[in-house]
Amino acid sequence: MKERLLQLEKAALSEISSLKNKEAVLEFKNKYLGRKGELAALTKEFGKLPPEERPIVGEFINSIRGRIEERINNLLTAFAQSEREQRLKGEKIDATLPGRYLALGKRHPITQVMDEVVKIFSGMGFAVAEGPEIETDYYNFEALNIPKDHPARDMQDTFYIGEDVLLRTHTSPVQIRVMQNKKPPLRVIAPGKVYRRDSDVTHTPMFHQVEGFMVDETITFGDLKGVLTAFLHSLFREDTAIRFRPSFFPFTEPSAEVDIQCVICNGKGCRVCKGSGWLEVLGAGMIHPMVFKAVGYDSERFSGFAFGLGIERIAMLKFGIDDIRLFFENDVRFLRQF
Ligand code: FA5
Repeated sequence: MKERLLQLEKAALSEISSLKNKEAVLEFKNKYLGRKGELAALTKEFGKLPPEERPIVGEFINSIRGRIEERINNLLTAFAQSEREQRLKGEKIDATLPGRYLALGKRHPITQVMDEVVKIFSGMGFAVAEGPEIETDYYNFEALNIPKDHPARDMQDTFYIGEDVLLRTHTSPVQIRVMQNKKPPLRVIAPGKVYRRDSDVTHTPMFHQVEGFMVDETITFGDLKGVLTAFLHSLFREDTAIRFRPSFFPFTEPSAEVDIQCVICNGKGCRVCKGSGWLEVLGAGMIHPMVFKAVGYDSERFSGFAFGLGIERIAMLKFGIDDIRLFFENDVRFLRQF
């Protein structure tokens, strides 16, 4: 029996060194050490042995089982370790790889220019006011000295919502709303959206204006020129060419339009300035006595100037953009540049 046990151990130990994986080891374990395995089969004959041999053979069987088990456990540990190493290799982190780009939003170029304009005027002591985009005919036209049959209504093609309700065509109605509620001295700007039935390379149906006005007892056209020149030189360059051109607005007298030299063609003439070398950026003038009358101010005592500037025009000049519609196409390739 001892002979057969030694043979079994020899066979088992030589077979074990050829095992390639965990599954093969478990199968091997079953084959030799399992309940119906080879060692168990030999153990069954244990009963046939003379009683005095039984403890010796029993101890021998246990020692064989112990040695085989030890080899099995060593092998299982080795397989588990190499499997773990293999897995870790696959999970390796390359700390030198570039990080994942997180796209950050930016302020729209129109908002950027709007904020800058507001900042410059705030620096000159102007307060900020707002008014509704849906206006009444009274605030948008009547109170600004533009009666119903006035030809000046044709200057601004209006989107009407009802007979007397419309989308404001300019920010000037905010002048009326502020003056109705406050007494001079006033120094106010009113930024916001305005709407007109207009569309080409320098016009869009929705655009932004900043209205500004100053009312006190001794305001002159010189103040208007001084404030607007200081503003434009601060927004563009100190040496930007500016010109004041006589113009007409029903709510100012005298009136002017202010042009700045076209920075796209440096005054040579291009598509944007329609060959003139100049681009109109704002309308202005001394507030008309009829407007003061509408808000109950004494026009003998008070005088004031007002202006309205187009933000998109200014943004086009600042960034050298030759088509206003690009601002509203929401093409991120365009917007990312600012
Ligand atoms: C006005 O809207 C007057 N309310 C301005 C004003 C205020 C004059 C106070 C006197 C006193 P005008 O229609 O010219 O004026 O427009 C003012 C500016 O808005 C223009 O100089 C131009 O820069 C811009 N603008 C006008 N129409 C459009 C448009 N469709 N798209 C983009 N910008 C425009």
